[in-house]
Amino acid sequence: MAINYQERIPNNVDLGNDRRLQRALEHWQPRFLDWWQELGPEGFQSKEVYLRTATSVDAKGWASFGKVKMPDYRWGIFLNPEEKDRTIGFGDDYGKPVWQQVPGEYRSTLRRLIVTQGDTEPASVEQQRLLGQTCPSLFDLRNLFQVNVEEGRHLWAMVYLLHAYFGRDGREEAEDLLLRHSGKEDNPRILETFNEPVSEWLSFFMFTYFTDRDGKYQLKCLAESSFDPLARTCQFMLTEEAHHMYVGETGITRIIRRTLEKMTELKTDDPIILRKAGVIDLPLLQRYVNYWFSSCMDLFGAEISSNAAITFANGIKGRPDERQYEDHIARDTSLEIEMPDEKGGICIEEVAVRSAINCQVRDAYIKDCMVGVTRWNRLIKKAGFDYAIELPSSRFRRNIGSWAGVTTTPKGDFISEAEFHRRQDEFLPSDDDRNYVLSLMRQVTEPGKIAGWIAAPDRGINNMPVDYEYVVLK
Ligand code: BYC
Ligand code: FE
Ligand code: FE
Repeated sequence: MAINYQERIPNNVDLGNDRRLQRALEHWQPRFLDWWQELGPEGFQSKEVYLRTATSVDAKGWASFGKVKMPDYRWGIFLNPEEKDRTIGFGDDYGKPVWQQVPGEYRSTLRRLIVTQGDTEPASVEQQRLLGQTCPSLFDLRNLFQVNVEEGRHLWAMVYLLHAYFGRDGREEAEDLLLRHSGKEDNPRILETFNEPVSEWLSFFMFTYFTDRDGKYQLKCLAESSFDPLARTCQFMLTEEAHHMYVGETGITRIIRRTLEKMTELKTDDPIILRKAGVIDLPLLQRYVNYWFSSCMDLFGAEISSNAAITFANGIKGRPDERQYEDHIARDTSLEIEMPDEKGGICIEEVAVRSAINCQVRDAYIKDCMVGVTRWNRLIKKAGFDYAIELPSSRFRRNIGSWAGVTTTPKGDFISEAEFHRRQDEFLPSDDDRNYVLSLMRQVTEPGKIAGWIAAPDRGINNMPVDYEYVVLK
């Protein structure tokens, strides 16, 4: 059956005139749709959802709103416009022209990075697939689906690159992206965070705050790439990514606001009383922050990484907003980083800047995470309570890098393994915490109604009222 690709798949890559690419997509698209039906949002595939669709990259077209059924969402392929005479922004070939094709010697490295990036996108959809059953409001349900369809589009973005630039290997990788599944025992997703269950909305908001933000920082690094089609693809993905983090930040803000209302009303910060009142106490929230933040620290790779040094030197993967750094070549420079000293303490080691790229990216991410935390703490203080949410130390609960296997408190103080196990429920969500959060999860779907554990949003989507029927469930 002939498909009009210009119409079916909105794009700015002249898909209608590229027979080879069309054939590859003809093969892949039905598999994607099968995957979406099987592992996409469960129970809502036939409902109309008020969604934003990108139909072009300009200000007018990148956010077209309307009601669509998710399987009919028009997953498109968009690259930011080509920047004329763009040159390489970092590494050994600084200042030379960027690449419009994949250089043979970097082929497998680029493919690996694109596959790793692509793998996270469908993984997150799989992780979130049951959340619709317990949505706190129609507004939140719609936001969940918006995030899900856009992560689907991000998969399309990576699959486009694989199909268009990596030939047969690329096509095989594109197939495999639909075969690995989050949490699947014999074929899991590549990065560990994307195998962890997201079974309630507190975790969903933590995930969109912390994990999507890792996406933002990794995409910023790839947006600097000398492989121009990759850079332009990631630049456009970043415009969508902002909404995902908005969902996370406002979600957590609304939970805190609701809790503060109850704390004020009942004049207490006692978790037992607050749980009886049906809200999420701040120490519980802190333990979820500890869990998701530490899980995301691992996503940056090892602090000292020869992979990162090589991809930087070769101009394949840069640093976020590379322009902010003074030295884009960083050939003979070094910086100091904290390392374990083998005696249960910390020592400062001087390492080549190129080897510490992952560390620099991670530090930029931490700074960005702090912005929301500072806002949350301002809310708490304004309500008259003496409590502050803190990001844990980057040494806490690591599985990758220099601190892997070193046991510390969230503040980063060294403790024995035995003490860590003894105090685990103080640091990380306990079974009690998780069961309590799960017990709050009940579906609320009347337009304008909001579950009791979270405050109403300040405003609706795209100037629509908060009580608009964002998902039509009839
Ligand atoms: N888990 O030198 P190293 C998003 C492996 S999120 C498992 O330390 P490198 C999204 C590594 O592959 C953004 N394995 O690390 C968010 C290597 O293996 P090989 C996703 C890990 O290479 C929410 C070895 O350990 N995008 O978009 O500098 C919703 C030594 O590696 C891990 C990207 O990640 C780990 N955590 O950096 C939806 C960008 N860490 O090669 C979407 C693409 C390391 O020796 N990926 N390893 O077998 C990359 O840039 C890099 O692969 C990493 C690792 C940053 C992940
Ligand atoms: Fe994404
Ligand atoms: Fe995202």
